[in-house]
Amino acid sequence: MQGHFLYYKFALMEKILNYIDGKLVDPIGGKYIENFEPATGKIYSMIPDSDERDVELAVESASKAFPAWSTLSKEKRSALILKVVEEIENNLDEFALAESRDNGKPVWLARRVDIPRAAKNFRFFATGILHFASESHSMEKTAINYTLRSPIGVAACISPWNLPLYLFTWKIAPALAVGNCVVAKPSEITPMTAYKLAEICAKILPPGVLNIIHGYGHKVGSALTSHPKVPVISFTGGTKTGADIARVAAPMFKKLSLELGGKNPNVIFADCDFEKALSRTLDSSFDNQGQICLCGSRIFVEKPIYEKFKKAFVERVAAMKVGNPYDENSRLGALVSKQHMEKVLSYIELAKEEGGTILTGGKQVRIDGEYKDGWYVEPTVIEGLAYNCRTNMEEVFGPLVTIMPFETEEEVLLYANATEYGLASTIWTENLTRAHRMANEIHSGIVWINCWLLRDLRTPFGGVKNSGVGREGGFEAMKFFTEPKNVCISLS
Ligand code: TXE
Repeated sequence: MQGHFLYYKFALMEKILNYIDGKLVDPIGGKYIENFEPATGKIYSMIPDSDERDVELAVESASKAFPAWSTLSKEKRSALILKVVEEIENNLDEFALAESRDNGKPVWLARRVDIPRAAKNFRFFATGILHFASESHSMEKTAINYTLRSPIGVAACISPWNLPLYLFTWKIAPALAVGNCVVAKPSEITPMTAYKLAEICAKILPPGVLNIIHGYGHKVGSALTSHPKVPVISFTGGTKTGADIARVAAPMFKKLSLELGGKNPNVIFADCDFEKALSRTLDSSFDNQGQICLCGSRIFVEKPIYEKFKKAFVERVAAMKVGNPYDENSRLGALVSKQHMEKVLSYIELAKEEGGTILTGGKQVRIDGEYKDGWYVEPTVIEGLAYNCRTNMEEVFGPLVTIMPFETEEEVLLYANATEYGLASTIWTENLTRAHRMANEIHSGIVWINCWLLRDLRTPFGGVKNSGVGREGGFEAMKFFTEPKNVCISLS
């Protein structure tokens, strides 16, 4: 794919463009923001510092495109979206490298998870729309009711930096498939794959159907969420930002989906399949440098196997390689930003102040050569903390887990349910009755039993309490992005 460049600080930098009305364009204000490569800590590209004028252009274009796109047959919408899938898959390696360079995650992870899932998101909803039906309700000989589900209009899709293209497309795909037009804003920290997606869509989708605007959340994001011609918003990101968006959307009666933070419990009973629980707990603790809202950051192990599990776990964590994201042997890459690395390191200091003992990790990693200024932190395991201390109550969102023993189900449920979050939980036990009992009692929107991050895209996805409002996935997402209308016809 061709690039656009500009000179900045005496270097030729790739310039990311907005995608508005089918064209790749500069921000109206002509200003740009520095985009960093986490692996090296250096600026490597520039992103538009867009503002409300760019948002206005995009919303106008999406509004103009809506009548034609929403009345296009679902087969035709499906066929166009499947062309996007084909292009992503044809450029898998380029997308994976772009994702890794922008986010700091190992390129093997982007190639294996992020980019294939982005393609899958589009394919899932491009085919799902062909089977999306609504219901009717008979009143015997009196009347018949039927429900119409129509696209709403211009949808705002706003996504975070941890799984950039994966979460960006998870919102855009259902919104487009059911017939809405979209103005989407990726995180200003990881804009690159959204830009690569724009380059593809500019060749496939009609102008205005999808618009992608880059820039700061407080400028572009808030201009988008407060726009009177944007009746529906889908957001994934921090709980605080979710609350900010809700404050804007509520008095305007906008439809809102919020997928927010998590502080997920990982409960391991003595009768678990030990090797499977151990191996998968390494993944659920440190995949993507622990920057997944579904990671299990609080590990609870039943007392009889606590010492055995702790020893085996700590040994395996200590052996994990932290390296540059381009090295296929790196188990962990770089954290997404200097600010986020400092946030994670500050929580390690807090854990020590709260009485925690570091069993392994706990320090920033310095890599020699061109990566010496990158943002790397050791995978860290901490024990000896109270279940309700700040380290165990607040979302750290990095390579830091706490571990502690428990003796009874009641005790571990008290611990697990103690946070203000309720997104996902993991339970390891071979006792079927206990598994169902725990799943029934634990406060989370998603419960994995003897597995983690096993995903069927048809299932309702989301959390309770401060983990969000609403559900994504399957027909839940297609219902969210449509308005139901009940028509009642008298038969007499
Ligand atoms: O999210 P933000 P960030 C958690 C994690 C992380 C914290 C903040 O703890 O440290 O959230 O992460 C846009 N109106 N999660 O900074 O700020 C912003 O530009 C409209 C959990 O990435 O919430 C970006 O595109 N939009 C989460 C997006 O919102 C606004 C994954 C997310 O930014 C806005 C990531 C505003 N006022 C972080 N302010 C998960 N659940 O997966 C910002 N934005």
